[in-house]
Amino acid sequence: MSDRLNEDSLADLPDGIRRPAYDRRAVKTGIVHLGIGAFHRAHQAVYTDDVLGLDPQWGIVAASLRSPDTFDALAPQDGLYTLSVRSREGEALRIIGSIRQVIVAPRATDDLLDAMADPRTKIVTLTVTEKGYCHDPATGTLNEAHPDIVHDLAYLKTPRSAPGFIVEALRRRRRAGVPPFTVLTCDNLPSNGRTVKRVLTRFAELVDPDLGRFVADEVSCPSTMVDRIVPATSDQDRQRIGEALHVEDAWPVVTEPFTQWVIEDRFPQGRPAWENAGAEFVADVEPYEHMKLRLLNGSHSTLAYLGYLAGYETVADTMADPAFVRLVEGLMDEEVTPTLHMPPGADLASYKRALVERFKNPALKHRTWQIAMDGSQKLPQRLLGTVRDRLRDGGSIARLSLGVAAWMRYVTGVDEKGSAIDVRDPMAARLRELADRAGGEAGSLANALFGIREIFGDDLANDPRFTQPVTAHLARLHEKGAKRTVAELGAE
Ligand code: CS2
Repeated sequence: MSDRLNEDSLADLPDGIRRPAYDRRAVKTGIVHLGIGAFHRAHQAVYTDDVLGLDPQWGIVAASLRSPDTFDALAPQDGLYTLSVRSREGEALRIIGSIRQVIVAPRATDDLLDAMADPRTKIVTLTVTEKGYCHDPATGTLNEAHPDIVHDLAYLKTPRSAPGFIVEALRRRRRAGVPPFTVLTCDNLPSNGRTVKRVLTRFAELVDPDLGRFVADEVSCPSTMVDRIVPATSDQDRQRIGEALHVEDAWPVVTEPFTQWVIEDRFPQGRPAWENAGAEFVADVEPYEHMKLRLLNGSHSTLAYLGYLAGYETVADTMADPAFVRLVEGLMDEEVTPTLHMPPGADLASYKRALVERFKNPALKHRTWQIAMDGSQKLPQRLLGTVRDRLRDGGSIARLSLGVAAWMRYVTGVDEKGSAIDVRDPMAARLRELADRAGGEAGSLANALFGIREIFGDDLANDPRFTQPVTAHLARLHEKGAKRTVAELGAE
């Protein structure tokens, strides 16, 4: 028996570990996925695994646009990996078989373009993170000066970016008379379908105006709301899961019991019956998307910056501090909920209660540092859209502005004890330079950062109802630290 998880060792796994309930050899590939990170493998790949028994045409070709790590882990495993669902109650292990092929794009660009251009491919799904769309986060339009976009427009046949791959594949299909695939973004962007459509249309237009019109008229980009908390896999996870399987799995994924997927039902080329796995198909995703981005991700980012500064390693550690629980509850109830317009029947109260429990899940080691990444790409849809709605309606932004101030404090790159923070962000160098130039004074630092138009737009940067509370919080964070600032906010 092999000492690695793969087709050969599958039959010999210990009892109690769920395996694919369909014949993997009969599975064809109908989906190409870009961005084979942990989130995809704990979310869309699981919904697909659930329904492959009903229709085997929907197996996944999954590509990484950059790093070969996932390929190196999964290729010797025939694409198989373990999904670990963890909660206070324990851990359930399941082997997922929906990924039939893994491609590393920089090594095998043509293989990926061939798979995308193949008439059997009906859907291209994406989880490339916010920055993978090469857009301007404040306006949601293509950033035409982005180095990858400049490259891809010059070298159409060897793209690097997700928009570059998609448009080139669509161009090939069109030339061959093959109808376009549906583009299904599963990233946490605002109006994600509309945003990806805008980015792709502009990119295509720059290649050729006719192609631009074709993308605008013929390519369906349904919006989706995706939700599942999936922390990065640790070496302890690998070891624990390997011991339970009695074979090595080089890259299992670890997640929570909760999962949700809301999708607009616009798939001209057909789609898997994901509703049989619990996905919800609706006419308009926007209300769900706002609910999730503003309640979950807005709270997550606020907890991440403040929790990190307060010295907490994980979200669960942060939520063990009652002042932080009060902060997120207040943020959600008083500042976010009034901006949401949910369809009848949506139960926001229980959604929020469940969120607090999900954040507290002690079995997930979700590092505050991980969520703090890429803040420049996340702030607009997580906090700033809510801020705009509140200012329009004359509501308070006491807690929303604290989240923004904590981000400003975090991106200075120095923590409360004077140690370096490893700030990961496409704008990290620029942020650092602005912070260094501004020095330690809260007002100068805040002003320097408000000047980043791609994040704050022109409106917020010039609105004292926003800039004043953020600056005041930033001064408090400098003076008292995050823990005391949060504690005193709750006590006011
Ligand atoms: C998190 C999200 O890392 C982050 O920024 O806020 O990945 C979050 O865990 C998911 O959106 C949950 O659905």
